[in-house]
Amino acid sequence: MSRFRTLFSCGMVSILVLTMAACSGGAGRFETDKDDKDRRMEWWREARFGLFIHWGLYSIPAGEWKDDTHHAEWIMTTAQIPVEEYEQFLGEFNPVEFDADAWVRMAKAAGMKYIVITSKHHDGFALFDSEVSDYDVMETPFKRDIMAELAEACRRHDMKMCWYHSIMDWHHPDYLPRRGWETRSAEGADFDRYVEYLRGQVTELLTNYGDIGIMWFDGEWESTWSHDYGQPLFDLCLELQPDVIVNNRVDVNRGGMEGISTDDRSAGDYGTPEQQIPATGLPGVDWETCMTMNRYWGYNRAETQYKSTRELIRMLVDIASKGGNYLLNVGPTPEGTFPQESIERLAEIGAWMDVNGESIYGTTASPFGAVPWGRITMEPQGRKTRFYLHVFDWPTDGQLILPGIGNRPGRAWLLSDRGERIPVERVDSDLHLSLPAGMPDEDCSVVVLEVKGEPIVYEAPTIEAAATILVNPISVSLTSRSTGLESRYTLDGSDPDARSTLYEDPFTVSASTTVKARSFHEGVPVSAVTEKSFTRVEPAPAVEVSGLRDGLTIEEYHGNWDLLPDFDRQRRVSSGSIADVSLPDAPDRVEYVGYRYSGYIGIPRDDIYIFTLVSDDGSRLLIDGNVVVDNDGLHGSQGLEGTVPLAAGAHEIVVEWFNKTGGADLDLLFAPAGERAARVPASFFKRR
Ligand code: H79
Repeated sequence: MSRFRTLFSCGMVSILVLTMAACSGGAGRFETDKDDKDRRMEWWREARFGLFIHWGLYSIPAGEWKDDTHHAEWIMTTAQIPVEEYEQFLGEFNPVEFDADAWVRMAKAAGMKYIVITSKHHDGFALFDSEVSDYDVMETPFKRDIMAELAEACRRHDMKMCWYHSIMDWHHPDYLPRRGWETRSAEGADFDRYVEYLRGQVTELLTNYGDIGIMWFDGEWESTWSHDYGQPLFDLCLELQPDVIVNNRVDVNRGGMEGISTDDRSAGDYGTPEQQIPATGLPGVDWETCMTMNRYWGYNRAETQYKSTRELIRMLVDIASKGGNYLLNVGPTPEGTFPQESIERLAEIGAWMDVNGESIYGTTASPFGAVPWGRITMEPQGRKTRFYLHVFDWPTDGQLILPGIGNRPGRAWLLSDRGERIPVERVDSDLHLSLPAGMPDEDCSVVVLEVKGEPIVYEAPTIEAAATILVNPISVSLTSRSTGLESRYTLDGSDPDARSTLYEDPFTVSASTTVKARSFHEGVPVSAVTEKSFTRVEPAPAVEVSGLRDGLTIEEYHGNWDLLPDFDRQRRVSSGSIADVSLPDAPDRVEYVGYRYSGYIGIPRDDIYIFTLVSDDGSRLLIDGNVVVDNDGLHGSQGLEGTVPLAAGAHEIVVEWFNKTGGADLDLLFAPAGERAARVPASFFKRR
């Protein structure tokens, strides 16, 4: 499991939970120079679609080891193959059918603009001629610098060549930590020497192969890697190639598989969601979803479960409609060819892109939220805006409704039939497009709609407050992504009209109230009504206690759990006291261990309190016997919130925590609703 740097944990945790979308994809020395980043990112933001290639020694066993066929590029670890045994694949790597031009042509024909290939994956094997290593392609029977051939082919076909390079390395003797099951000794290993080796390979990759589009790092999550290695590695890349783009996995704090950096001091140019698409766009954040075509990154000979071309096209469209890039993976065979299923899908996506590519390249997220029939991208065209309406579900009555738009409509046409005009009609705040019968492309048909000016999208305001229960007056604000609209609201349960209060600044609610809000354009209501109810509650009374001592009681338990056990039924290993809710300083073990903290928390005043419990692995917070935060389960460092009304004085508190394997952490933050969360200070805790 991942770790969370306690260095950053105060405050940053609440950012992770509350305002993740507002965090940038990473900062560092070069990102503070926003213009420089914008310049470097220009081609990438236009490109939208790239090919990921996972190829290496693991392609030879092709996912199979001792009758288990569910391995892939992780086979060295998932099948627990010792280094000397895995090295035997060197003698078998001979992909005689490899043809760099053919690969690049397939990517190009699919509509992809860049290729990211594994120059080295976690197994440590380099697919290029590396002077600093003899664990490379030149030591195989093939003896050809595959990366040089690909880089040249990319140059011939106007394709950006990019490297995936793993920080984690299961082969290099200086890399740490060792796998738990390994017999290799770690004695004499020197991680700094490994980092020099890594930087040596990165230098080769950014010196010997011409202009490189992206350095795509991965395997950064083990405890040995840190910002103090990540930032210099990012800087090295830009020194060697001032135009190169570096993904956020060069540094720590990438935010799990969601991939968006949780600390804007982290180096890296863009976020990297893996095998998932964010639910909404992330305004101001560059991101790229990487995804497999089947269940594996590396070649798996037994695999039959491929995504359909339709799914892949719709994912590309979904991602583009949210402002992201799509990096779609192929795992080539040991012979050096793409699997037939991948070849077919690339060709079919390419056929769609030939007709519809302009709806993807250079477009941005549209200000419309999700529409029921598909997705929307957009592109400014001088004083007009072009919307690309991606239709997944063709309307049976032929009427495609674009809801809540204020612009005067211009022309509309299908990308598959540019000669035929589509009639557009305004009906109240919506536009109705009369589509021809029969969906031109069942995978996704694209209608272009031109409108005058910048988009005026009628979205209902969002009502925001720190909590929906209150003890003291609570601040309420209305936000809207729509430009050119005003928000009006009521507090008496009626639907807002043109005479209702105009929203200008946050207001307070101090009793049980329903807030209703609506968007208006020049005095005319144009959106649905949104509402949020606030309930005034009595804070839970404090308990009468006296003669308390500082700190909390802590009990230690040992066990192999996937969820929090019932500690009352476990054998207690020891018990003692601790200053606050954090892991003991010098524990005798950090794996297969659980703690229960108990005592009292002193609450300063009657109010609503929001607690954030951060842990790796699972944890739970109880106050006065009630569960306030349940953060149970096996996971990397993750913060969850809970809200509770509390009266001033002492309240019983229990925090339960466990860790199975890997990184471990625990942190408890709190604040009255509306204030910035901070770690609960030790002076707030008492015990009997
Ligand atoms: O190269 C492909 C995979 O082999 C590699 N990334 C893609 C592009 C990959 N490595 N590991 N994984 C995928 C899954 C690992 C997930 C976890 Fe974690 C590592 C869970 C906990 C530690 C991700 C990183 C979530 C928290 C930190």
